[in-house]
This record gives sequence, C-alpha cells and structure tokens, in this order.
Amino acid sequence: MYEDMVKIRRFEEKAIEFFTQGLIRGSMHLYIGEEAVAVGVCHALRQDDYIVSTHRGHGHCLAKGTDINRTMAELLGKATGCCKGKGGSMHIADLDTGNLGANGIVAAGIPVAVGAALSSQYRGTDQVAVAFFGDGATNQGVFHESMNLAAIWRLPVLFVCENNLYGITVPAKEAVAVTDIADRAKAYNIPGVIVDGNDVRAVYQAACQAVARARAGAGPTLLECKTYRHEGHYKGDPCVYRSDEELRQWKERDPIQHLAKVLVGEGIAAQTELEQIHRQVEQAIAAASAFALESPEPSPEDLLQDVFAS
Ligand SMILES: Cc1ncc(C[n+]2csc(CCOP(=O)(O)OP(=O)(O)O)c2C)c(N)n1
Repeated sequence: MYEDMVKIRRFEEKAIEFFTQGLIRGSMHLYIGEEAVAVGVCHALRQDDYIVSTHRGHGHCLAKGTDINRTMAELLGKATGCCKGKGGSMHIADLDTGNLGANGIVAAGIPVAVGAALSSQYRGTDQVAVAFFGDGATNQGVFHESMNLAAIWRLPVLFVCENNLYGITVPAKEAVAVTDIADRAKAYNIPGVIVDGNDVRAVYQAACQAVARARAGAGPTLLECKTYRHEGHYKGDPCVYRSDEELRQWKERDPIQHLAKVLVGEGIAAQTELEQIHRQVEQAIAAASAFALESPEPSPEDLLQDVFAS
C-alpha cells in the first residue's frame, strides 16, 4: 500500500510537469493528499471487482491496477493509452482492471456502479462495485436515488465519499445539510461509516468490512473518508477560498508520511526499505514518462473508432 501511494503521488507530480509544458491538454484535477482513500479501498478489492471514478481519477485508476505506462500515455493523449488517447486525464477507463470509467459529470458515476452491482447480483457472481465521489456529489439527486435502490435491492455496492471539504470553491459545511456525510446513510437504512481518509490502514479495514458485507448479500455501505486535496480544485486554481494555515495543517497529516512513520515506528519496515521503494517508483515514473513521450499520437483514421454515435 505504501508503494501504491508513493506511485500515485509521483505520477501526479510528473503529470504537473507535463501539464506545465503543455503536453496534457484540457483541465487536470489532482488527487495529491487523498491517496490513502483509493489505495485503502482498492486493496480490499479483487481484480474482477468494479470501480467507478470521478474527474479526480488518476489515483483510482492506478490503485485498481492499471498499467502505469498506459495511464501516463492516456494523460498525454497517445494511441498507447488505456483509452487510446480518447479519454485523457478526466475520462480514463480500463475494463481489464474493472475500472468502468472516470466521469466529468459530478455524481454521474454513482448509478453506473449501482448498475454494475445489479449485473453482478443478476449473474450470480460475487463481484462488488465501488463508486468513488466527492462531498459535493452527495447533494445530487442521483446519489440519493442510487443509495435507495441499492439499499432496497441489497446490491453489492460500496459508496465511497472522499470528503475533501470543498466542492470547487464551496466549503462542504456551507453546502451540505449534515456535518457528517455518513449520516446520510440513515435515510436508506444502511451502515454509514466515518474513517480517517489519511490513514490507509483505517480505510483498508473499513473497506474490507464493507466489501465482505456486500459479497455476503447484505447490501451497500456508505463510507465517508475525511481527507483533503493539497492542490487546488484543478491545476491552476488560485485557491483563494482556503487559508495557507489550513493547508499547512493538512500537509502535516500527509497520508504517505503518516504511513511511513507507522511502518518504521512499529518496526514493520526499515527506513532503507522505504527509500528503496521510492527509488523503484522513480524508475517506474521515468519509464512511464519515456513510454508516453515516445508513443505515437492517435491517427485521424482512429477518430470514429470505439465511439458510439447515432
Ligand atoms: C452535474 C455537474 N454539476 C456541476 C459540475 C461542475 N463541477 C465540476 S467539479 C465540481 C465540484 C465537485 O466537488 P466534489 O464532488 O466534492 O468533488 P471534489 O472535486 O472535491 O473531488 C463541480 C460542481 C459538473 N462537472 N457536473
């Protein structure tokens, strides 16, 4: 889990460089600071379980196991990307790892996860579906409709709210009628669990319980992970709506540093082993960057391939 969190962090730091050089087109929403959520949840899943991601989806994609080369190539819009360059930063999907796609429309992935869970129940497999979404998404009607349907049909789905305190510039405390989003589960008679989203072990444990419940046919869980994004809403956001002090306090609770302290403090890993992990990740990032930079652009003939039109 430590390696996966470092991989996501370094991947995005490299993506910032590419974005600044104009090599990543469009907008880019970074996950830095929230890595423990994707990694903790995805480590509780099997490869054939499903996830549905958000506009902030690089972390979910890597945590679920998409090849890092193909992920980097996708960000650069290359033909070797996991969506052949047509998804880009905000719309990555990878069916090989059960990633049904990132989604630029807030909350729109949630019913997709419910549909995947219904399909799993219908087919009699014990696959679980996870919907990742932000605090802002929980004010959308489709979130409530999805929770209700999943609850009455006891679907194997895990609703994971990444509460990073803001929806673009709007503080959740001014926009959400409850203090804890997990409380919204009460309206649907399902468990609502709050977890420290910067503690990957806590996220993992809570996710394991919710996944076991879903696989056993007992239905959905709403898991609220309290966390924070270190970067702005999008790359280039001036962040005038939050204080430097707030950011400093959250950076002190950095999920990667937190786990490093635990691992070394409890004698689970030596500092040198963690340094070795960082070196391995650096090599993987360098290789992925070279792969993406050297990959061909999609050809004009590919424009109408793999797209649906009527
Ligand atoms: C249906 C819809 N409404 C508005 C937007 C514009 N929008 C993009 S991101 C965002 C905020 C999302 O906040 P949250 O769900 O908390 O996710 P976070 O960005 O904090 O990860 C909004 C309102 C959108 N993309 N889709």
